[in-house]
Amino acid sequence: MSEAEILHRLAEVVGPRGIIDAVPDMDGYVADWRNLNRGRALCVLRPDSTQAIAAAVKLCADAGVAIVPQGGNTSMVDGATPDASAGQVVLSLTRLNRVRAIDEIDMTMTLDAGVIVKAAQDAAAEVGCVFPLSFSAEGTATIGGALSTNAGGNNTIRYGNARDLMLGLEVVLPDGRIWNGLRSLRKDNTGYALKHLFAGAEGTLGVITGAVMKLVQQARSEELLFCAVPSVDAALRLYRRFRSQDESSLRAFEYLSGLAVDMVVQTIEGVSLPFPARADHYVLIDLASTRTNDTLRDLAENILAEALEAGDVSDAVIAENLAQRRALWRLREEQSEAQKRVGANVKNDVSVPVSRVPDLIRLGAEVVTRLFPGVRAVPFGHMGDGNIHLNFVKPEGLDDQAFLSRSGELMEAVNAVVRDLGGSFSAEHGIGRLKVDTMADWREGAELDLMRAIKTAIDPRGVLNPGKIFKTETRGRQ
Ligand code: 2HG
Ligand code: ZN
Repeated sequence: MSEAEILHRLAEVVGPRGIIDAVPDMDGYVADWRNLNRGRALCVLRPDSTQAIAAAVKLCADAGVAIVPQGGNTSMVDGATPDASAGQVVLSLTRLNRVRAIDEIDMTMTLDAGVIVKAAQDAAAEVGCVFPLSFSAEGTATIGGALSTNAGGNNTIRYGNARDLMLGLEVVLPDGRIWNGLRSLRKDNTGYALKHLFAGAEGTLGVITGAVMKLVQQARSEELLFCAVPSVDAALRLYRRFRSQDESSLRAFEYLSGLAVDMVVQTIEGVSLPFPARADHYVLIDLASTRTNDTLRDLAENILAEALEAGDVSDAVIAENLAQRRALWRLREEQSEAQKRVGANVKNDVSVPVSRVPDLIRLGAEVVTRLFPGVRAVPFGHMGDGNIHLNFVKPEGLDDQAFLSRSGELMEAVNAVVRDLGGSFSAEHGIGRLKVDTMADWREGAELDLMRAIKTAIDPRGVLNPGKIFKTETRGRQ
């Protein structure tokens, strides 16, 4: 089939509004948020039904055209953009965006994969429930993308990663068949848990088109604390105080380095520090309870008083209203945007056992600063999960490219520390194209063999998202 014929037949399948083939109009789909890659696509498909996606996938598979599934295109590891061949098709899920059903008794929500995470939260709130998946890109990222990367975020400490909130899935397989696994059961031990293969597979095994997700009860009381702490060790001690006194009320425990907070305050309009003096380390602690007449405020104040007395907290505020809550959360949620504005940066989305977080931050910063004097370490992240974004912003005044050309070396140095501490080189962002070499290095042997066997069994023609997760040849038409 000629290219023109493929395009013509794809247009028939998805309708005129469902295809973009003019190069300038593809711009927002072929480059990733971090500008790690600017690919070229044969076309971008934007179907609005599972059936249309299935037909398009079958057509592409039969014609030997590779497909790159894409949600909100917020990947931090270049997981959802095409290669440079202009032969791959980007399959955007963003028009498949209906909330199919909400069940307040079962506490479930059935969603199209293209529903934006924030829209899912809002829909749950309308019926008095909570969809608890929450992360900085939630205003753009989609449910399908979140599941495909098994996204974590701020509330993982309490509700788990995306896969822990997933009950059922609908998936278009690489041969164009639809697997309807949209079951909303809490117990369903019927052989292999296929849904867990597709969650975290980064679109290499199937295209997630729908999902049944868990909802939780709305909190009756909430408290948000922002604390300056003298060290990362003190932050960890504070975490242990909260956990030991009322583990069930912890909804988020986030760490922020002083420099990371400075960058948000300097570059994001309307954000300011709630204390007169800056500190080198901060934590943001979100507490929530569904109990009536809970005394969360007393709990928070008592723990703070003890921690202040012990020298583990130097300053603290507790949000008094919704506006203050939002303002404090912005210090955390604007991190990626602020670091991007300050300049080229190298990201390390890594995890270690929670007890090793202070070592990770100290040793990681030490090795990288030694390799690249002047580099600015801006660690922050999900301390309660042992997942730190150990990021580095280029030295002031240095050219972006000069810094980025050494990013592989800096990431390797951090990964060596992570390995020594018993951690993982990819905590919540996935592998994408960025970390395929590291994947091959860390997951060699039986583990990678098994993964490849699964890939070959489900996608023998290598149609879906080639070049991601595994070190395969990236290509357009086969
Ligand atoms: C977050 O926690 C995201 O805000 C992004 O995972 C992390 O920009 C980053 O490095
Ligand atoms: Zn994160």
